Amino acid sequence: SLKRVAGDVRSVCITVPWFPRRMKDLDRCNMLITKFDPDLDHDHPGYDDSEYRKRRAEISELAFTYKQGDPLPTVEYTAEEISTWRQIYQQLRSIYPTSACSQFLDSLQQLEDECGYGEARIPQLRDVSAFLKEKTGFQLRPAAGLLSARDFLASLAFRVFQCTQYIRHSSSPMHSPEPDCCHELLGHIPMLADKEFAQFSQEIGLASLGASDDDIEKLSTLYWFTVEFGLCKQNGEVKAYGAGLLSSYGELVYALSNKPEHKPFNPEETAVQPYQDQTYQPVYFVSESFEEAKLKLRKYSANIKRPFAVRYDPFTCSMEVLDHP
Ligand code: NLE
Ligand code: FE2
Repeated sequence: SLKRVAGDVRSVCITVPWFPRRMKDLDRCNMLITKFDPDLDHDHPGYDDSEYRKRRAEISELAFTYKQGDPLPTVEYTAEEISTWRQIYQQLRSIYPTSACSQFLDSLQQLEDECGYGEARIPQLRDVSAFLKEKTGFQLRPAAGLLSARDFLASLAFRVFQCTQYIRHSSSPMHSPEPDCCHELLGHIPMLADKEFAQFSQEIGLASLGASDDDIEKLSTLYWFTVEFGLCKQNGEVKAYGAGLLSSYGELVYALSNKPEHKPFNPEETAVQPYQDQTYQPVYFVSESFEEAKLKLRKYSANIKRPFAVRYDPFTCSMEVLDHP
Protein backbone atom coordinates (compact mmCIF):
# COMPACT_ATOMS: atom_id res chain seq x y z
CA SER A 1 0.00 0.00 0.00
CA LEU A 2 1.31 3.42 -0.89
CA LYS A 3 0.66 6.55 1.08
CA ARG A 4 1.55 10.17 0.65
CA VAL A 5 3.86 11.32 3.40
CA ALA A 6 1.88 13.93 5.27
CA GLY A 7 3.53 17.30 5.30
CA ASP A 8 5.71 16.75 2.29
CA VAL A 9 4.79 19.74 0.19
CA ARG A 10 8.17 20.64 -1.18
CA SER A 11 8.57 17.92 -3.75
CA VAL A 12 6.26 17.23 -6.65
CA CYS A 13 4.55 14.11 -5.40
CA ILE A 14 6.44 11.61 -3.36
CA THR A 15 4.82 8.34 -2.50
CA VAL A 16 6.29 6.36 0.34
CA PRO A 17 5.49 2.72 1.04
CA TRP A 18 3.63 2.13 4.30
CA PHE A 19 5.82 1.36 7.29
CA PRO A 20 5.15 0.61 10.97
CA ARG A 21 5.16 3.61 13.31
CA ARG A 22 4.35 1.81 16.56
CA MET A 23 5.39 -1.57 17.81
CA LYS A 24 1.80 -2.73 17.56
CA ASP A 25 1.98 -2.15 13.79
CA LEU A 26 4.36 -5.10 13.54
CA ASP A 27 1.22 -7.26 13.59
CA ARG A 28 0.91 -6.15 9.96
CA CYS A 29 4.52 -7.00 9.09
CA ASN A 30 4.07 -10.70 8.49
CA MET A 31 3.99 -11.14 4.74
CA LEU A 32 5.32 -14.60 3.91
CA ILE A 33 7.41 -15.63 0.94
CA THR A 34 6.06 -19.06 0.10
CA LYS A 35 8.82 -20.35 -2.14
CA PHE A 36 10.14 -22.72 0.55
CA ASP A 37 6.78 -23.90 1.82
CA PRO A 38 6.99 -27.71 2.19
CA ASP A 39 3.40 -27.90 0.92
CA LEU A 40 4.32 -26.19 -2.37
CA ASP A 41 8.00 -26.79 -3.02
CA HIS A 42 8.80 -30.22 -4.49
CA ASP A 43 12.47 -29.91 -3.54
CA HIS A 44 11.74 -29.24 0.13
CA PRO A 45 13.09 -32.12 2.26
CA GLY A 46 9.70 -32.31 3.98
CA TYR A 47 7.58 -32.37 0.80
CA ASP A 48 6.88 -36.13 0.93
CA ASP A 49 6.43 -36.27 4.68
CA SER A 50 2.83 -35.45 5.56
CA GLU A 51 3.52 -35.79 9.30
CA TYR A 52 6.23 -33.16 9.04
CA ARG A 53 4.00 -30.83 7.07
CA LYS A 54 1.21 -31.18 9.60
CA ARG A 55 3.55 -30.43 12.47
CA ARG A 56 5.03 -27.50 10.68
CA ALA A 57 1.56 -26.06 9.98
CA GLU A 58 0.64 -26.45 13.65
CA ILE A 59 3.68 -24.46 14.79
CA SER A 60 3.18 -21.83 12.08
CA GLU A 61 -0.37 -21.33 13.32
CA LEU A 62 1.06 -20.06 16.62
CA ALA A 63 2.77 -17.30 14.69
CA PHE A 64 -0.28 -16.45 12.56
CA THR A 65 -2.42 -15.83 15.62
CA TYR A 66 0.28 -14.01 17.61
CA LYS A 67 -0.35 -10.36 18.47
CA GLN A 68 2.34 -7.94 19.67
CA GLY A 69 2.53 -8.06 23.45
CA ASP A 70 1.18 -11.62 23.79
CA PRO A 71 3.43 -13.96 25.73
CA LEU A 72 5.62 -15.90 23.31
CA PRO A 73 4.17 -19.33 22.56
CA THR A 74 5.99 -22.38 23.88
CA VAL A 75 6.35 -25.50 21.78
CA GLU A 76 6.53 -28.98 23.24
CA TYR A 77 9.18 -30.46 20.94
CA THR A 78 9.00 -34.16 20.12
CA ALA A 79 11.79 -36.67 20.74
CA GLU A 80 12.57 -36.73 17.02
CA GLU A 81 12.82 -32.93 16.87
CA ILE A 82 15.11 -32.85 19.90
CA SER A 83 17.27 -35.51 18.35
CA THR A 84 17.69 -33.40 15.18
CA TRP A 85 18.63 -30.44 17.38
CA ARG A 86 21.12 -32.53 19.37
CA GLN A 87 22.89 -33.72 16.25
CA ILE A 88 23.14 -30.17 14.88
CA TYR A 89 24.28 -28.74 18.20
CA GLN A 90 27.01 -31.32 18.71
CA GLN A 91 28.48 -30.98 15.25
CA LEU A 92 28.39 -27.21 15.12
CA ARG A 93 29.63 -26.78 18.69
CA SER A 94 32.71 -28.79 17.84
CA ILE A 95 33.80 -26.45 15.03
CA TYR A 96 32.69 -23.09 16.47
CA PRO A 97 35.96 -22.52 18.38
CA THR A 98 37.93 -22.53 15.13
CA SER A 99 35.27 -21.10 12.78
CA ALA A 100 33.18 -18.49 14.62
CA CYS A 101 34.12 -14.90 15.43
CA SER A 102 34.90 -14.05 19.05
CA GLN A 103 31.67 -12.07 19.60
CA PHE A 104 29.68 -15.16 18.72
CA LEU A 105 31.72 -17.42 20.99
CA ASP A 106 31.35 -15.04 23.96
CA SER A 107 27.60 -14.83 23.57
CA LEU A 108 27.12 -18.54 23.04
CA GLN A 109 28.99 -19.18 26.27
CA GLN A 110 26.62 -16.83 28.08
CA LEU A 111 23.60 -18.52 26.51
CA GLU A 112 24.90 -21.87 27.72
CA ASP A 113 25.55 -20.52 31.22
CA GLU A 114 22.44 -18.38 31.64
CA CYS A 115 19.79 -19.46 29.19
CA GLY A 116 19.79 -23.24 29.08
CA TYR A 117 21.54 -23.60 25.70
CA GLY A 118 22.92 -27.09 25.14
CA GLU A 119 22.31 -30.22 23.15
CA ALA A 120 19.71 -31.65 25.54
CA ARG A 121 16.82 -29.34 24.69
CA ILE A 122 15.63 -26.80 22.16
CA PRO A 123 15.52 -23.41 23.89
CA GLN A 124 12.11 -21.71 24.03
CA LEU A 125 11.66 -18.32 22.36
CA ARG A 126 10.20 -16.94 25.58
CA ASP A 127 13.38 -17.60 27.59
CA VAL A 128 15.65 -16.45 24.80
CA SER A 129 13.68 -13.25 24.32
CA ALA A 130 13.97 -12.42 28.02
CA PHE A 131 17.72 -13.05 27.86
CA LEU A 132 18.19 -10.82 24.81
CA LYS A 133 16.03 -8.06 26.26
CA GLU A 134 18.46 -7.79 29.16
CA LYS A 135 21.57 -7.92 27.01
CA THR A 136 20.71 -5.63 24.12
CA GLY A 137 17.03 -4.69 24.28
CA PHE A 138 16.15 -7.01 21.40
CA GLN A 139 13.03 -9.12 21.71
CA LEU A 140 11.59 -11.94 19.64
CA ARG A 141 8.36 -12.40 17.79
CA PRO A 142 7.23 -15.69 16.24
CA ALA A 143 7.21 -15.88 12.43
CA ALA A 144 5.45 -18.54 10.36
CA GLY A 145 8.23 -18.84 7.77
CA LEU A 146 10.39 -16.74 5.48
CA LEU A 147 9.13 -13.14 5.53
CA SER A 148 9.29 -10.46 2.88
CA ALA A 149 12.48 -8.43 3.18
CA ARG A 150 10.51 -5.23 3.82
CA ASP A 151 8.57 -6.68 6.75
CA PHE A 152 11.53 -8.47 8.24
CA LEU A 153 13.80 -5.42 8.08
CA ALA A 154 11.10 -3.12 9.46
CA SER A 155 10.84 -5.15 12.66
CA LEU A 156 14.59 -4.74 13.24
CA ALA A 157 14.03 -0.99 13.47
CA PHE A 158 12.07 -1.69 16.68
CA ARG A 159 14.70 -4.14 17.95
CA VAL A 160 12.27 -6.94 17.27
CA PHE A 161 13.61 -10.08 15.65
CA GLN A 162 11.12 -12.32 13.87
CA CYS A 163 11.87 -15.97 14.56
CA THR A 164 10.60 -19.23 13.13
CA GLN A 165 9.83 -21.90 15.71
CA TYR A 166 9.56 -25.15 13.70
CA ILE A 167 12.66 -27.27 13.07
CA ARG A 168 14.13 -28.45 9.76
CA HIS A 169 13.39 -31.93 8.42
CA SER A 170 15.44 -34.66 10.09
CA SER A 171 16.76 -35.83 6.72
CA SER A 172 18.84 -32.69 6.16
CA PRO A 173 20.31 -31.51 9.47
CA MET A 174 23.45 -29.93 8.00
CA HIS A 175 21.79 -27.46 5.68
CA SER A 176 18.33 -25.97 5.28
CA PRO A 177 17.44 -23.59 2.45
CA GLU A 178 15.01 -21.73 4.72
CA PRO A 179 15.13 -20.40 8.27
CA ASP A 180 14.14 -22.74 11.12
CA CYS A 181 14.64 -22.64 14.89
CA CYS A 182 18.21 -23.98 14.60
CA HIS A 183 19.07 -21.16 12.26
CA GLU A 184 17.51 -18.52 14.54
CA LEU A 185 18.72 -19.90 17.86
CA LEU A 186 22.25 -20.87 16.83
CA GLY A 187 22.91 -18.45 14.00
CA HIS A 188 21.19 -15.20 14.94
CA ILE A 189 20.62 -15.11 18.69
CA PRO A 190 24.27 -15.15 19.82
CA MET A 191 25.05 -12.24 17.47
CA LEU A 192 21.99 -10.26 18.62
CA ALA A 193 23.25 -10.61 22.19
CA ASP A 194 26.25 -8.49 21.19
CA LYS A 195 25.60 -4.78 21.86
CA GLU A 196 27.28 -3.42 18.76
CA PHE A 197 25.80 -5.97 16.46
CA ALA A 198 22.35 -5.26 17.91
CA GLN A 199 22.89 -1.56 17.27
CA PHE A 200 23.83 -2.06 13.68
CA SER A 201 20.98 -4.51 13.04
CA GLN A 202 18.58 -1.83 14.22
CA GLU A 203 20.26 0.72 11.95
CA ILE A 204 19.69 -1.48 8.89
CA GLY A 205 16.06 -1.70 10.00
CA LEU A 206 15.73 2.06 10.40
CA ALA A 207 17.25 2.62 6.95
CA SER A 208 14.64 0.31 5.42
CA LEU A 209 11.55 2.14 6.68
CA GLY A 210 9.70 3.69 3.77
CA ALA A 211 12.63 2.99 1.43
CA SER A 212 12.03 2.40 -2.29
CA ASP A 213 11.73 -1.18 -3.58
CA ASP A 214 15.11 -0.75 -5.19
CA ASP A 215 16.75 0.29 -1.92
CA ILE A 216 15.03 -2.57 -0.05
CA GLU A 217 16.47 -4.97 -2.60
CA LYS A 218 19.96 -3.56 -2.04
CA LEU A 219 19.61 -3.54 1.73
CA SER A 220 18.40 -7.11 1.82
CA THR A 221 21.26 -8.21 -0.45
CA LEU A 222 23.69 -6.51 1.93
CA TYR A 223 21.94 -8.14 4.84
CA TRP A 224 22.32 -11.47 3.06
CA PHE A 225 26.08 -11.16 2.55
CA THR A 226 26.77 -9.76 6.03
CA VAL A 227 24.27 -10.73 8.73
CA GLU A 228 23.54 -14.07 7.02
CA PHE A 229 26.78 -15.02 5.26
CA GLY A 230 29.44 -12.57 6.42
CA LEU A 231 33.06 -13.47 7.10
CA CYS A 232 35.60 -11.29 8.90
CA LYS A 233 39.27 -11.44 9.81
CA GLN A 234 40.25 -11.83 13.45
CA ASN A 235 43.88 -12.24 14.50
CA GLY A 236 44.85 -12.90 10.92
CA GLU A 237 42.32 -15.68 10.40
CA VAL A 238 38.99 -15.68 8.55
CA LYS A 239 36.02 -16.33 10.85
CA ALA A 240 32.27 -16.48 10.33
CA TYR A 241 29.82 -13.99 11.80
CA GLY A 242 26.92 -14.69 9.41
CA ALA A 243 23.96 -16.60 10.87
CA GLY A 244 23.35 -18.71 7.76
CA LEU A 245 26.86 -20.08 8.13
CA LEU A 246 26.79 -20.49 11.89
CA SER A 247 23.65 -22.67 11.67
CA SER A 248 24.79 -24.90 8.82
CA TYR A 249 27.66 -27.29 9.46
CA GLY A 250 27.92 -28.07 5.76
CA GLU A 251 28.14 -24.49 4.57
CA LEU A 252 30.33 -23.31 7.46
CA VAL A 253 33.03 -25.82 6.57
CA TYR A 254 32.67 -25.03 2.87
CA ALA A 255 32.75 -21.23 3.32
CA LEU A 256 36.03 -21.38 5.22
CA SER A 257 37.65 -23.78 2.74
CA ASN A 258 39.42 -22.68 -0.45
CA LYS A 259 36.49 -23.76 -2.67
CA PRO A 260 34.37 -20.59 -2.76
CA GLU A 261 35.55 -17.17 -3.84
CA HIS A 262 36.37 -14.68 -1.08
CA LYS A 263 36.02 -11.00 -1.99
CA PRO A 264 36.80 -7.97 0.15
CA PHE A 265 33.65 -6.46 1.64
CA ASN A 266 32.56 -3.23 0.05
CA PRO A 267 28.88 -2.27 0.42
CA GLU A 268 28.43 -0.68 -3.02
CA GLU A 269 29.61 -3.81 -4.77
CA THR A 270 28.06 -6.26 -2.33
CA ALA A 271 24.61 -4.62 -2.57
CA VAL A 272 24.34 -5.57 -6.25
CA GLN A 273 25.94 -9.02 -6.13
CA PRO A 274 23.36 -11.59 -7.33
CA TYR A 275 22.67 -14.37 -4.84
CA GLN A 276 20.71 -17.57 -4.61
CA ASP A 277 19.24 -19.27 -1.58
CA GLN A 278 18.91 -22.91 -2.63
CA THR A 279 22.40 -24.08 -1.84
CA TYR A 280 25.86 -22.86 -0.75
CA GLN A 281 27.02 -19.44 -1.93
CA PRO A 282 29.72 -19.33 -4.63
CA VAL A 283 31.09 -16.09 -3.18
CA TYR A 284 31.49 -14.62 0.32
CA PHE A 285 32.54 -11.15 1.38
CA VAL A 286 35.30 -10.84 3.94
CA SER A 287 35.78 -7.69 5.98
CA GLU A 288 39.10 -6.72 7.52
CA SER A 289 37.47 -6.87 10.94
CA PHE A 290 34.04 -7.13 12.47
CA GLU A 291 34.22 -3.40 13.26
CA GLU A 292 34.99 -2.58 9.64
CA ALA A 293 31.88 -4.39 8.42
CA LYS A 294 29.80 -2.48 10.91
CA LEU A 295 31.24 0.93 10.06
CA LYS A 296 30.87 0.45 6.31
CA LEU A 297 27.31 -0.78 6.61
CA ARG A 298 26.38 2.12 8.83
CA LYS A 299 27.78 4.56 6.33
CA TYR A 300 25.94 2.90 3.48
CA SER A 301 22.60 2.87 5.34
CA ALA A 302 22.95 6.51 6.32
CA ASN A 303 23.25 7.45 2.64
CA ILE A 304 19.97 5.96 1.50
CA LYS A 305 17.83 8.78 0.18
CA ARG A 306 14.41 9.39 1.69
CA PRO A 307 12.41 12.60 1.93
CA PHE A 308 12.29 12.23 5.73
CA ALA A 309 14.29 10.90 8.63
CA VAL A 310 13.18 8.53 11.35
CA ARG A 311 14.11 8.32 14.99
CA TYR A 312 13.11 5.51 17.30
CA ASP A 313 11.72 6.56 20.66
CA PRO A 314 12.49 3.70 23.05
CA PHE A 315 10.17 5.11 25.75
CA THR A 316 7.03 4.82 23.67
CA CYS A 317 8.41 2.14 21.32
CA SER A 318 7.41 4.25 18.34
CA MET A 319 8.97 5.95 15.33
CA GLU A 320 9.23 9.69 15.11
CA VAL A 321 9.13 10.81 11.51
CA LEU A 322 11.03 14.00 10.91
CA ASP A 323 11.06 16.16 7.82
CA HIS A 324 14.52 16.86 6.56
CA PRO A 325 15.42 20.50 7.27
N1 NLE B 1 21.30 -22.44 5.37
C1 NLE B 1 20.96 -22.06 6.72
C2 NLE B 1 20.94 -23.29 7.63
O1 NLE B 1 21.09 -24.40 7.16
O2 NLE B 1 20.77 -23.13 8.83
C3 NLE B 1 19.64 -21.32 6.79
C4 NLE B 1 19.67 -20.04 5.97
C5 NLE B 1 18.43 -19.19 6.12
C6 NLE B 1 18.57 -17.92 5.36
FE1 FE2 C 1 18.41 -15.57 9.00
